[in-house]
Amino acid sequence: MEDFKKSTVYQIYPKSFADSRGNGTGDLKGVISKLDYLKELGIDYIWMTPFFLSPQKDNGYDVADYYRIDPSYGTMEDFDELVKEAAKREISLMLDMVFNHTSSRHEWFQKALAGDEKYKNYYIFKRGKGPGIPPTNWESKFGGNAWEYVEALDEYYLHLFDISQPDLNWDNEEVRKEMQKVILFWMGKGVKGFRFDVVNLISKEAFEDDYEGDGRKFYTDGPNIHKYLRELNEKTFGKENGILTVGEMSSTSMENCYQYAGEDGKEFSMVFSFHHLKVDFMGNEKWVLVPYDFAKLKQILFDWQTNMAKNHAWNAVFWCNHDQPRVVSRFGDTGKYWKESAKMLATVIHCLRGTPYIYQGEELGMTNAEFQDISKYRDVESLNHFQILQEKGLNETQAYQILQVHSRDNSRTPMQWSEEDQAGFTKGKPWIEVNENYKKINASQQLKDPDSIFHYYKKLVSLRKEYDVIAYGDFEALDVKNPSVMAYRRTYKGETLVAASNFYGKEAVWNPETDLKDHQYLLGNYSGPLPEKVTVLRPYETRLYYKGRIVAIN
Ligand code: TEU
Repeated sequence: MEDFKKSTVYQIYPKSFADSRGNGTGDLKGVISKLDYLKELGIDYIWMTPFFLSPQKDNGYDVADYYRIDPSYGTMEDFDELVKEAAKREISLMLDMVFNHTSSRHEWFQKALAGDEKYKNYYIFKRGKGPGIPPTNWESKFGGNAWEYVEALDEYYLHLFDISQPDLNWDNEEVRKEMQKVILFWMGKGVKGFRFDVVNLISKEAFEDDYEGDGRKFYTDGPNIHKYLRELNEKTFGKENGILTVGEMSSTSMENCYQYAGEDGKEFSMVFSFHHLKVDFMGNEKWVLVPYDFAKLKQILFDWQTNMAKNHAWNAVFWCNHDQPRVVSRFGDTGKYWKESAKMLATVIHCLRGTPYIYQGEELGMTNAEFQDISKYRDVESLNHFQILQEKGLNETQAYQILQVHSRDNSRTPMQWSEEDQAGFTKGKPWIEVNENYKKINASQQLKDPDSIFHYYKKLVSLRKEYDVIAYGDFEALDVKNPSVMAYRRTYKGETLVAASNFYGKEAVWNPETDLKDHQYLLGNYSGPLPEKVTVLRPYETRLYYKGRIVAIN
């Protein structure tokens, strides 16, 4: 049985984690200084978002050199020390491979712009359809057309993300070899895992206008995708045992994920999919205000749980990352039931079948920043869409309301370490403002409080190690039609775990579809006596019941 099924991954956005130098941006030495904190939480892997040389137009997802550390994060010596210090604490490093595109400052792209055919063929250059008309009508994920005109070449290049992020041409074998080299280099440095950024977009099918959508059908899960991923696997991480890999799959289909994350290990260990996090969109449109759809959330999560298992594939399970708003603001309550709802949401994720990911600050119940002033926003996507929304006719107030809910900056504010100035993140001026609530929500306080959200996460991380049923069990949905409760059962070799969670601020009744008399109450988010009826859940209450081996309950 693969060990990683008992593991939990912790995501660090280094720019906002800990600043050791006082210049306002986090760095590698900052991460080293917090390893004991992570050890205390009990996590096994750290996924670091990119810290490679980069002009930082998209906070490092625009890589100018895959082999160098951006000086704002430190040096290669710092990185080596981080790997060593983490290993001492039995924590492995997982790096972020941004292989769909490079930065426009990358040497390859600079050579391409200078007309060097070899490097032009590293990217996707095409002639326009006519004067001023781009090759296709595809839209960039960050707004506007996805093609940028280069006058000197009289050609356009494709950028599915920002103008400064030209897409690589994976149909060119030389590009694929370059990428293999990058992975082998970092494996040589003792890295034990990789996350692959938007990797299901690398195989483009055809360059045609999309009359029904924004172009994604021509490049999502494209024709050669499995071939390219298998090749990457065989030539690099597949050669060494125990390298953990996760592919970030943008707008993917579940059928493709059976292969991406198949237990045969030919592609990746697991996938991130995002359908469950689009339940507060309108179709694919993120920049709108609609209440989230609980029934849909449940249905999507449950479908993925059931079908991935049936097809022998493994999920990454998560609510949060650096692109998503804070979950307690999104599906929980930031007021009266802040603590209960944060713990409830944690329980749902950590008891599912799959590898759980915690995004920095989630374990403290950090909330959305909700900035009210455009000068406080930093994210290129938010800045672009603030303009686009107003061009569409919304007034400034309406545009802010949408940003406050959906902006990626909501989760990028500095980690809240303590009650000190700037939440103890920096001695200088932070690159993005600290959330105002840091005196109420911070690590130093939660470490002292056994009832804190931090300690609850710690418990969940250790339960996965302790109970095989959490790591390996089958999944079964319970009380599916319940309008406010998410309930499921996991079973494994005579062990059973039942989880029930109320997503609303009102008491709810649920149907366990199981006789819970012979189950033990294992964990929950309320202290004191349980309700008389097992079928009653208090506001945002979550409860775990266990049957199997005898356990000591504390
Ligand atoms: O994100 C992929 C992606 O398409 C989305 O998460 C996107 O940011 C959002 O849905 C737009 O509404 C990855 C990285 O995680 C992200 O930080 C990068 O900006 C992006 O790729 C480009 O590298």
